[in-house]
Amino acid sequence: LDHIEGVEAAKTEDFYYMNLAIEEAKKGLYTTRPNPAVGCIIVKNDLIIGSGFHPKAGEPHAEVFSLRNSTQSVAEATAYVTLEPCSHTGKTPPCAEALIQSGVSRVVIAGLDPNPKVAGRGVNMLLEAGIKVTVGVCTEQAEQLNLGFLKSMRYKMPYVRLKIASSLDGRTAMASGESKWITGPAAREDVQKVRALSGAIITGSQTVIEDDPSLNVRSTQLGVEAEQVPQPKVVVLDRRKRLSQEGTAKKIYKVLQNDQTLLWSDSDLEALLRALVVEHDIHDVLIEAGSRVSGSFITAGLVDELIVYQAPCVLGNSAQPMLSLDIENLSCQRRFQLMDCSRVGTDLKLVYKAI
Ligand code: AOF
Ligand code: ZN
Repeated sequence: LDHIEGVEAAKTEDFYYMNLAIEEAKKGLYTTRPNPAVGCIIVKNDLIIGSGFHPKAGEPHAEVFSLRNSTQSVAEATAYVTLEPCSHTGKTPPCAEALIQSGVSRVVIAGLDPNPKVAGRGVNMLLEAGIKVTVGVCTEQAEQLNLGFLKSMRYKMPYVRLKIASSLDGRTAMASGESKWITGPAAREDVQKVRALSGAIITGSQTVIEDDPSLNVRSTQLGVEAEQVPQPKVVVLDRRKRLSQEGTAKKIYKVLQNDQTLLWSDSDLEALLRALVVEHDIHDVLIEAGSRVSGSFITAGLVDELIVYQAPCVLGNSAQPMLSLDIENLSCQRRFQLMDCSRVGTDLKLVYKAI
């Protein structure tokens, strides 16, 4: 915030209202891609007079919905927004301008928008119009909603989640490749949420040939209509060009016919991730693959988050390991930080961040 002069300190009640704005933002979590999930609350004389969220790219932003549905005049009110109001004309006009025109006297913002088209300009527009501005209220909680958007705006790399279904003894499939099913239905339903957050799902040709997975979002339990959720792009790693060979072509016909599918035969995984951001506007990537592909993403240090569904079973020595990679000695081990641990039906869900 060094480059922005004139922002004011937070007040005690700001944290309460910002939390409500974050709850609003969550309503758009599965539908706004590639846009961020943003919420807004309008408060006047300790009364919430308006609320809104950004539901879908192309539709109005959170600020506009909350100004529109306010039950009183918003003159002299305070707006709580979970992301800096935009200053640019994209698919919709700038929200900073809408707030200025509305007559609100104060705007409280969880964090700046790292989109280079905004990046502090929204705050400056508000300040220049004489509006009081506070930045940095519940920043971390707000950022949790948009890990992919924020990372790709800042670094031009997507936020990468790696999902693994494993047994108690760290196995993910039998030697034959058979893996249906290790985890229970509740865990598989939970995966639908992670898929719905993702602009792309990466898998390997082996998984496509062996499992013929759908890799789509089809849940009715996301709290939004299934048709409202944009389907993730399916990226198949096919270095040996096995999917273009005749014998396998029939089985994966469905996959190849889909223009949402991308076959990637280059071995440069970092280049793939960068291309997904730069060429396809994808910010969140989910890897759902076998132990080799998963292992190579870990080896390359490209995974931000590991999601392990651990089933209460033992598959034995001949089964495949959950990750296949070479590590020479203990000092080369890969470590993760345990972020969350919960029970999902019969299974355990473990969420780790790369450190
Ligand atoms: C806001 N409020 O609710 C959201 C914002 O193409 P557009 O017009 O939809 O603009 C998309 C960009 O606007 C997006 O990349 C991000 O920088 C910002 N998102 N801004 O003021 C909102 N969703
Ligand atoms: Zn906006």
